[in-house]
Amino acid sequence: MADQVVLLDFWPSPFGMRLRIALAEKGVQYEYKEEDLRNKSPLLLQSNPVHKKIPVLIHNGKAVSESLIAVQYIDEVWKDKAPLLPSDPHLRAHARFWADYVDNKMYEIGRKVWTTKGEEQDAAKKEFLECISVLEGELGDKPYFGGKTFGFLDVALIPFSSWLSVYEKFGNFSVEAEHPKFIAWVKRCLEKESVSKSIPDQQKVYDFVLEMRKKLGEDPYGMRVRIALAEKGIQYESREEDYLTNKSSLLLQMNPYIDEVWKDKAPLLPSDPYLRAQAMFWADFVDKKVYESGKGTWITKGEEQEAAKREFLECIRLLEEELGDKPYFGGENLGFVDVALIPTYSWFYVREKFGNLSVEARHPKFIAWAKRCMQKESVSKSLPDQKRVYEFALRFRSKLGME
Ligand SMILES: N[C@@H](CCC(=O)N[C@@H](CS)C(=O)NCC(=O)O)C(=O)O
Repeated sequence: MADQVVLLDFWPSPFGMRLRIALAEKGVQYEYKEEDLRNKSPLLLQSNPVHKKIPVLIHNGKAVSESLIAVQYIDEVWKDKAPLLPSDPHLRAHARFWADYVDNKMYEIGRKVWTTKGEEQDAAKKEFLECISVLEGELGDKPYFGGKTFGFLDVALIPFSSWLSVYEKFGNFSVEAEHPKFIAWVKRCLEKESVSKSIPDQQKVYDFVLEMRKKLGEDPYGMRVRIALAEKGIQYESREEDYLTNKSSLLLQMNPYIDEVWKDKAPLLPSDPYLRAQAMFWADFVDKKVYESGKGTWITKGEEQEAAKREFLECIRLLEEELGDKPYFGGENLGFVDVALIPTYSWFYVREKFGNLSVEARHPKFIAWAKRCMQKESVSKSLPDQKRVYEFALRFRSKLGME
């Protein structure tokens, strides 16, 4: 019976790429199944119930998870062609040691290069280049880490070359300038069809990361989650990848999940059922009306823009009415509607500038509310600077050909 091989994967994953390369090296035919990590397939959940992560190799119905383990499995099962691990036990251990270094050191630091800023980023950049230098030392004068032929460590490491643009552009540095020998190795590997056909173009990965960051950074839904978590005093690690998981897509909706789970601190929704419904109503109004008309103020022109401006200001008027004389929509404390609405404030500069309007002139009470919210650290630390959002909007408009 012919082997049945299925690969559960997600195209930008360097871990998945390892399996694609190993299977190509061995000439194994397989069925590629792309996973939506925000909506994982039952097959993935059932095949990797512990981590629920890709890649998973399913060979004749049996699942193997964790990329380095799966690559070793592939090497052992299809042993007649293109051996990846050396037969000598010490050299095997040596190759595994370096693959472990890639996962536990280089990958983690590389992630910091594009997910952090300031001093943390500078330190990560330095450490990342040190890792490359250490790896270059290990490569020595060999064409591949595996020696004369492409081996286990080459398979483990080369997928990260498709992320080089991400590291370099976000970190503003050049690996080639500092480590030309490493880049020569990358180019040598890319000459192999098993590699070039298995890994995506650097630009494509970079565009994917840009898109993901935009969603996280400027996305009002992401900001709401950050505020709500900060209000509750919950420590969290801001991992861009988490955007891809089930957990965070659940949090991305303006649902009361956070409030219900961490209910002991800073309640956001009132306990009275009617007041809860009211708060839900206004949060829904924010989503359906404020964001939509707000977008129209800077993304459209002419009459359409004028109509959007009128609608947007009418929304603010209605909200001001609802606020009344309370300091917050939630009453004395920041509540559900406040959390839902305040992220829109980081877009005010965009709206006022492109829409040529001043909210403060017409609705000073609303602006006073926004400023009151901004005095709270949970809010100010969760919202991006208005000018940064403006720069994003400028780029967006020029992409649309509006500038
Ligand atoms: N150590 C794992 C890492 C796999 C991994 O991090 N996979 C990510 C995609 S790059 C994933 O499936 N994330 C989904 C999640 O965390 O829910 C391996 O080598 O296979």
